Amino acid sequence: MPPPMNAPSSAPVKKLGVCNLCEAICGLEITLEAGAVTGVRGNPDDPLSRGHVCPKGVAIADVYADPERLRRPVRRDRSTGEWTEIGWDEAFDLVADGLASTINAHGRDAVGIYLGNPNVHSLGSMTHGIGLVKALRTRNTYSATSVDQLPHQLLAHLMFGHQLLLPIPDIDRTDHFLVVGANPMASNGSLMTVPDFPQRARDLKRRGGRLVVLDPRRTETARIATEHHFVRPGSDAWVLLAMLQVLFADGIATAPAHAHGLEAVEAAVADFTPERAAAMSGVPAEEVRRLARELAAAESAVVYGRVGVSTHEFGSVCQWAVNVLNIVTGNLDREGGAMFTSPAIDVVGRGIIGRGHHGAWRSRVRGLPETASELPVSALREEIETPGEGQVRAMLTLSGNPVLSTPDGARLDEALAGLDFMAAVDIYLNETTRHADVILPPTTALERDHYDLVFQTLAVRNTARFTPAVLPPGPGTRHDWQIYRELALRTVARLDRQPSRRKRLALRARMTASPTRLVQLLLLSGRTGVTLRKLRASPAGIDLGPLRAGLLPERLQTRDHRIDLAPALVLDDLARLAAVPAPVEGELLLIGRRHQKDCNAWMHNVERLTRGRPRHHLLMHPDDLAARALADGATVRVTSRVGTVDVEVSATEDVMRGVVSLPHGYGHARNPGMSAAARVPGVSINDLTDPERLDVSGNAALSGVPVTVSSVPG
Ligand SMILES: Nc1nc2c(c(=O)[nH]1)N[C@H]1C(S)=C(S)[C@@H](COP(=O)(O)OP(=O)(O)OC[C@H]3O[C@@H](n4cnc5c(=O)[nH]c(N)nc54)[C@H](O)[C@@H]3O)O[C@H]1N2
Ligand SMILES: Nc1nc2c(c(=O)[nH]1)N[C@H]1C(S)=C(S)[C@@H](COP(=O)(O)OP(=O)(O)OC[C@H]3O[C@@H](n4cnc5c(=O)[nH]c(N)nc54)[C@H](O)[C@@H]3O)O[C@H]1N2
Ligand code: SF4
Ligand SMILES: [Mo]
Repeated sequence: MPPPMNAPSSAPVKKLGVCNLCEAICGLEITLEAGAVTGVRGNPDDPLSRGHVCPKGVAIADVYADPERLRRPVRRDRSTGEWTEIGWDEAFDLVADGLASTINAHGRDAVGIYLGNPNVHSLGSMTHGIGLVKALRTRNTYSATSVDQLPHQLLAHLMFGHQLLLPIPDIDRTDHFLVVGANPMASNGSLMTVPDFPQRARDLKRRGGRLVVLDPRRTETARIATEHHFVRPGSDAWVLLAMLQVLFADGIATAPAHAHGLEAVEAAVADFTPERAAAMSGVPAEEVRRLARELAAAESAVVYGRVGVSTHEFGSVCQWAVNVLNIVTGNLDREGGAMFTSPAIDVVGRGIIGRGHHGAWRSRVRGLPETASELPVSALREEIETPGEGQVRAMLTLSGNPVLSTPDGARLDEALAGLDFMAAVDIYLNETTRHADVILPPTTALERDHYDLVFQTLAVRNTARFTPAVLPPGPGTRHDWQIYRELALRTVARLDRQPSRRKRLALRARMTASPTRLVQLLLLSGRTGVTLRKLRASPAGIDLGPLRAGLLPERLQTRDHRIDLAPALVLDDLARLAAVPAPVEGELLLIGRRHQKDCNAWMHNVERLTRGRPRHHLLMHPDDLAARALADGATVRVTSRVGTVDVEVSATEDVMRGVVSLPHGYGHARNPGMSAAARVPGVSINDLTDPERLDVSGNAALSGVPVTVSSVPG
């Protein structure tokens, strides 16, 4: 008997989707049965990701289906602590009232904003989030950038003229890949959109290329490398500067005509010899010389530094040295080297994202410099707690969890509890959003159209891809851009000091066009021939070819169209570096780590990602355990200047002596009973990291925190 005409079809349907959980932006093929996702695999036809998928991508639908995920706005009763669902209209009004009344009473800077990592992974946040932030016009704007890639953006701005003009390793053609402080086997790459790093690394080695890793831990990436060197946390600047010193001493450092400042660089690095580097870093002087000479001798080569050296006391010096090493070995803007992308939507060349600035104003309490209109998040706690004009009294967090992801999170946790008002746009009740008065949950990745404005700009190959929503938005839900629009318009409407009518109309127009419509317009005005219509006809993505060499000097965004090899900000910081005391016997320095199945500080309630062997342990060298009479597997006490945690320890020779490692993103027990994640053991590394430890850019130095490890007093 044929099925009745209107019965929902249960035959499996395949749709193309995209994973937005990390920077690899893998194309997905999603199987739907009766409206539910029953399968996720990599899309082999995607020209960038070529079928790659990781365990997190496979779990993407678990977030969509998660009963714990918020689907309606919730409001917290401050006296009972209880949460109740409320309607959207009421929620928007409550938040707009809370923000506007704070601004009306105390001025614009009394509202603080924190933008978390998933903003960059959502098209709607990219197109409309900036509009909301600009509408609120507060100097107290913070984001995950200053616990992450701030040095990269600052150096790109200072050297190449635009904060997002970032050189990308040409991994598919290089002969020599030097990786400093990154673990792409677990992270799938960052500021290097590189889906399927494992296969690309195999290909590199197969064609005779070398993969060299500098890391205090023998990581998954170090294991597959042709060469791994332990380096003492926080000391990479010494090694990288010494490599430069060797190239100058050998007389082989050169610069292209469109760069200036080579002599200043030579003078600045002259005293940073391999011998001094060896004493600071543990990398033997002869090895430093060899690293430099092999880099210079390779047919093509690229140096790449990431989180381990971005979240570093000398993150800017490191990132500068990485860029300069690529330049003076002739590997910038060249095949197999560090290259610039040519994306279909050129957020750099067309000024869609501003070129950046630094130090235009400073934080109120500690005088820390802004970068591109953001203050270092290490200053947020004191800006909330210190009374006076400009004190932060209300907060708006947009997809972030700073209690777990920023230094001294425990104190921030307390500070958030003391705010007059807080609102969060987030899909979960987490360690941070639990302090909100109202949480506004947007739709999730599978329910919205997607185009990667940022990551196609950072990818190892030029491609363009537009992915329509796989699933219809759940009934009565809102997209993030719609939430941002309502918050911006309703808050501005309530301000005592109204912007001009013209400005209000411009805001309304800017916030009302949908993200997809904006992508369509941006593609048209980019005149690359890629249109939304073409992308819809090729949903796997359009291949625009390998990265192109010879884009400089035209691509430079500096006013003189030249590279500044010697930015004063960095050269001035070398005196601070030279004054760093030598390592002390018996020191322990704390570093972080990532695991393929972790996703920053969320997704720990997704069962398929957390089952199996626990991975929250403190990793410590057996000799360091023995020296303290501590047993493998015991619960130990880790103490830093700011805090103490008790956690199980695991002995391993994979970390160098004098180094301990904790994963980033754990510590959900402080959110008791609110989420299945609370059952995942582990502590927050950021209960130990120190907001006083900063790079000159203002980025937090999360790496290399001095700690002691002892037994837990019984
Ligand atoms: N010690 C140490 N600290 C670190 C790091 C480290 O290596 N070591 N790494 C740093 C880095 S690189 C980063 S990027 C930061 C991350 O820091 P954050 O961005 O503050 O933290 P996340 O864990 O990414 O928080 C993401 C939040 O967004 C929510 N979310 C997920 N998807 C969506 C969505 O589609 N819409 C909305 N509105 N919300 C969503 C999740 O529920 C979660 O609450 O942490 C930094 N902190
Ligand atoms: N599975 C998974 N993937 C992710 C994420 C995730 O949470 N989970 N997060 C995403 C995000 S937001 C980002 S920013 C990227 C980050 O991507 P990566 O930069 O690859 O980040 P990590 O894996 O933290 O690697 C940092 C490495 O630096 C090393 N390190 C620490 N201190 C030092 C030091 O002083 N010197 C040197 N040389 N090395 C040091 C650590 O041992 C570690 O191996 O990953 C993204 N991808
Ligand atoms: S590598 Fe990143 S983008 Fe690809 S499936 Fe995994 S989490 Fe998603
Ligand atoms: Mo990040």
